[in-house]
Amino acid sequence: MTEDSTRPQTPGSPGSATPPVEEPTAPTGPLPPPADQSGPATVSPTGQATGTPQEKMAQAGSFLTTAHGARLKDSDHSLRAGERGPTLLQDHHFREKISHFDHERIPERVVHARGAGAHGVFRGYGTAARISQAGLFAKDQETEVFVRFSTVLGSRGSADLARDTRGFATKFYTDEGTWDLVGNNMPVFFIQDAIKFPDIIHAGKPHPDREIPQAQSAHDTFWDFVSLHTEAQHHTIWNMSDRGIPRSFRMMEGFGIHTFRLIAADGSTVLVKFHWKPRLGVHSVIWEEALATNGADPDFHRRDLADAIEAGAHPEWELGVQVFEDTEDQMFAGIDLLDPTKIVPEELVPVEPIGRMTLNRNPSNFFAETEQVAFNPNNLIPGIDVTNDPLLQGRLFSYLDTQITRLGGPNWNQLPINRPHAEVNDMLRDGMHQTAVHSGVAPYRPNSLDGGNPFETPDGSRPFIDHPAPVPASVKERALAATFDDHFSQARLFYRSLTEVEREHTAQAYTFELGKCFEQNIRERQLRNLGAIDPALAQAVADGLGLPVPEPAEAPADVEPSPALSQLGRTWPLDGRLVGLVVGPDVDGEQLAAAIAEIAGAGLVPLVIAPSGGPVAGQQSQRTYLTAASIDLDAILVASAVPPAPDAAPGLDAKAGAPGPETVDPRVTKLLGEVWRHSKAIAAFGAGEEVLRAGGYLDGTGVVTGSSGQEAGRNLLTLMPGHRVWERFPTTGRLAA
Ligand code: HDD
Repeated sequence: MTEDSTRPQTPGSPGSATPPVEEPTAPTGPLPPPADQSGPATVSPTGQATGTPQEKMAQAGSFLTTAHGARLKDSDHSLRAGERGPTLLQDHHFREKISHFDHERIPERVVHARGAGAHGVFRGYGTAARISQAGLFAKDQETEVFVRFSTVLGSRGSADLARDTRGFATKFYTDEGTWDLVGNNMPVFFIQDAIKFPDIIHAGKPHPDREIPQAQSAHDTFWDFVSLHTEAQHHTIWNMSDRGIPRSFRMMEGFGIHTFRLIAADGSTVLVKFHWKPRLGVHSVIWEEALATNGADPDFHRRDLADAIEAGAHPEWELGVQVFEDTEDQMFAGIDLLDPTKIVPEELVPVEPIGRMTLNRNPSNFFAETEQVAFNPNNLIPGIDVTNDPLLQGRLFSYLDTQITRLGGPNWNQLPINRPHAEVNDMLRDGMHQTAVHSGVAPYRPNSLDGGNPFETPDGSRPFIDHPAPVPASVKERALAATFDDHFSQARLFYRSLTEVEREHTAQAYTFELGKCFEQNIRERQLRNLGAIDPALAQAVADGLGLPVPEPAEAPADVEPSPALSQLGRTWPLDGRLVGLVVGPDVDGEQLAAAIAEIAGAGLVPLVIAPSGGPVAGQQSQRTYLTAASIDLDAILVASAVPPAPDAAPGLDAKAGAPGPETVDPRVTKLLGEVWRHSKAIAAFGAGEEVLRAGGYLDGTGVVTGSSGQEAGRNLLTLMPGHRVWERFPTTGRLAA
């Protein structure tokens, strides 16, 4: 079996033991042939052999048919006027096949086009019962969910590791109707009023003349808009921080962003902000990894999610709420709760857990599920209602509207992935792609012909009621309250809450992005804005751009940092993390097996990296020296000497021409250099220690050894819960204070 670079494989995978797949042939026996459509054996990331279950196959029977069910004898040749003649218009099968193909694509989402989805369940803790009557929050109530993660700016086929916000949209199929929580991995938004949405998106999308750059914010129109439109500065600094390049969808927080209103059974109300907290913690890649990954494995996030679920490492998030009193002014500690560019620090109002979501099943058809799923913030259930946040109010129009173009008509709710699990009894009729066969003659009310059905729901039967919130006495005008005017203090709050390493990354991201802008006045304007966020940040970016620091847009505010905004300083579970074991020809099979057992036993995925594919010391090689890359690994363990192999000739993309230890294969030298630079944990045992010594790594920070494979594996695991060896990142000291 050749190495399959599309999925990680682990020891014990069938490898060469997989029986050869029979070539398809025309049936020779009596017809019909057996309807056995199980696919060839495939290998899951944990090495389990998985057949393709019957229901996953597209076709249900033995014989190919037309769309109207007539069996076909030949689908390989068009009907022609003789074997050298023209094709006949009469060829129904040809026209049907080509015409259907011609219409296979639907418009991609105008934003969030690139995404990946998964099924799962949400289980309530019962802790929200005092604030919301919604049944899904009740203790141990299980609700099916479908989640779609996405990038915002890129097209459907763009790369996963773009610097961007990530969508985090959850559909809860509750028995009281579907609730959609359509959030992002950042708690604030670029704009305060939905009427600006086309502006920010037009600015972020590729330039309209050349349609470049794809899936990037590093260009003039984006920075033109956000530098002029200063309310975007808070969201923009989140994008420039490591949050803009997540390690995995499984390791992102999610936020409902807007303030919502919850209504309890007694009619009392509170205001809340929703938070998803990932069990695995919040982690990011670094920019060099993102750039390399987008070239080497543009499907990195999509694959990571599907592989983890297939391997049984089911991602989990806890849903929590920050709860606020539903006061008339809807303010908290000077923060307007209706302003979606503001957070309320968790130190002021802690996040109270109310349930847990587990994603446990991959979609079986990307188009039918992940592409056709349609989220809609209007999908609310009794106990959950909206507020007057002007961004949310506009979204209530846009999502319903967009599906009519994207999904081809008003009946998109009838698509299997969008169908509510609650009983539907509406009076919506007909329209494009109507699949329901409605009975009755009176889809109107009141009626007497269908016995008056359907009836309006009386209070005791849990109707959805738009909460009768008072409307502030005012005049009709195009305006926002003065409490929306502060555009910089929370961008500063975020920046001041980061550790020095995170600040350095953020400064580098601004420098990179503005360095890709051609217009000098845009760079200078943004530097003025950075000055209002933090003078040292503005100085660092200006130095990188080779520009003087202009006067700040305003004096930086006094802020109290919120440590919860930093990604560092905590430890997290290691489920599904990838550890590369570098082996040479003389690796000790027993020691290697012990190291693998130690790593796999802790719930991580060991990947053997050998000079070539095939079996090595009783294990299956999953990567070769040529195909292994730091971006594919969370840590590395060198298990033996790795002398240069005959095929490690110059011309490889190893350190071509650069000096390296002559005793070590140059491809491994290159790999170790990347792993070191990306601040990932490194371990070795036996002759592997010599490999590290030769590269000068042995006494480095975040490098451990062990007297056996098992001990080296165990020691390596102690370095990983903090995600990276943060001390190894070079810092300049200029952003420390
Ligand atoms: Fe939006 C899609 C999240 C503001 C208009 N949005 C979309 C998706 C997510 C978000 C996660 C992808 C859903 C999926 O996977 O199918 N959007 C947000 C958040 C916002 C936000 C967190 C602010 C807090 N969006 C927003 C505004 C508007 C839109 C203000 C328009 C006025 N969003 C759309 C849309 C999309 C969409 C055009 C494209 C595809 C779709 O809706 O179904 O209607």
